[in-house]
Amino acid sequence: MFEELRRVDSAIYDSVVGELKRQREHIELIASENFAPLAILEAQGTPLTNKYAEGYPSARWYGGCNFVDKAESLAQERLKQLFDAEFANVQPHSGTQANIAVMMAMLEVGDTILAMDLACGGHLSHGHPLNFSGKFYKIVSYGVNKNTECLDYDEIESLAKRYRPKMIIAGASAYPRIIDFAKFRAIADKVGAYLLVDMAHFAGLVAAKIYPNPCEYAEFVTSTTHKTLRGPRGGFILCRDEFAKKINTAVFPGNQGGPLMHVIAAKAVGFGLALKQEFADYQKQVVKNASFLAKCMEEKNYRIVSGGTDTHLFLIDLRSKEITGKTVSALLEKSNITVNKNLIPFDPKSPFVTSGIRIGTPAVTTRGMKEDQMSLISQYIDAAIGSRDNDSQLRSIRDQVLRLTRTFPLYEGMI
Ligand code: DSN
Repeated sequence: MFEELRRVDSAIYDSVVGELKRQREHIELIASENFAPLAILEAQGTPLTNKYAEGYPSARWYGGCNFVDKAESLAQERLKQLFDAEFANVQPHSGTQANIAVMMAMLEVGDTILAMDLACGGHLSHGHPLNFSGKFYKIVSYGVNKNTECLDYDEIESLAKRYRPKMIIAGASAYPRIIDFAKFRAIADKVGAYLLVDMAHFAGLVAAKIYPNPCEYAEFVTSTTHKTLRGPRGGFILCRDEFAKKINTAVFPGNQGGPLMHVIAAKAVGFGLALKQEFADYQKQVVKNASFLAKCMEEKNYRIVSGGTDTHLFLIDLRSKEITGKTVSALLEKSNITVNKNLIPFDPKSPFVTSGIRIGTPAVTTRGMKEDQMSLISQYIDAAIGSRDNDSQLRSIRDQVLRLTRTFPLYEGMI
């Protein structure tokens, strides 16, 4: 594979081969990453990349769209089936662009949004001052309860009553517990707000029916396609039929031009795979692995934020080990283990340093790893943190990681 790329552009070929080797040889614990199946990579690398198709199936601004129309219609139909949704737009290039489109469709500049604070696990596009959302709307943030580190629905309700937001956003990037959408719906109804659920992180769990389906509660549901859902990189929006026209217009021409038809075809493949029983079995193992790995870390005297996880991810509070998230992430990288530093709720450290790391199991589970490997991974992480000043010990952990990753091949035969 990639022989023509090698001939035409050896520098980019080297970058691709280097990244493939890194993915094969590292234990990937970034909660938002996964390994897309080969069929999805193939669909993205097709001549569909050449086609302009502004508009929607059967209503395009360009001729020659009959084949890409079919791909986009399939993506829409499969996605609606997967989440039991009335309407689907599969064109957003990312989760953030999906969120922007919903806000553009339903709000006026200056309207109030109530959303989760990034520092407590929320997402940039839910109102960070440097993001579109924070610049164009008035943002009121909710966090988590200081004792339980879980969402405090009474606090959310009192903020909603006080600030009367036009939209409430539920969903997070670093929240390990199941979100109670019924409670969010009730709060939104009390103040006449729209409810937007951003399920980017847990969409795969919803598809597998091991997490409540936000489509039953929210007018709008957005997501990425590449996290637990294990598709290509991208986004989508689900909504009730009554909002379909507004949402379509906000995506195109509102904030995007030509859709990426090769990516939409790959999304269709991913949604098709997610409808299969194997995918549900995979998601169950993702959650089992996360919960088991969190328990293993707890047994090694690490504090797990909120005491555990119901999902694919958890946060470790590193303060008792007197080490920062930034240092741990760098240490683990030396041992071929990839995580990200992450703020913990009420973190005294800055987002550049942090007191925590976030750990997720979607990628290692795709490789076929189960509880036995989670136990090994917890030993490697603990040993690496204990070897902070000992490069030879870190190298020896890396050798053990290499032995483990070799027994769980990735993209076999690709190069
Ligand atoms: N940046 C993603 C994450 O890591 O959670 C969210 O978009």
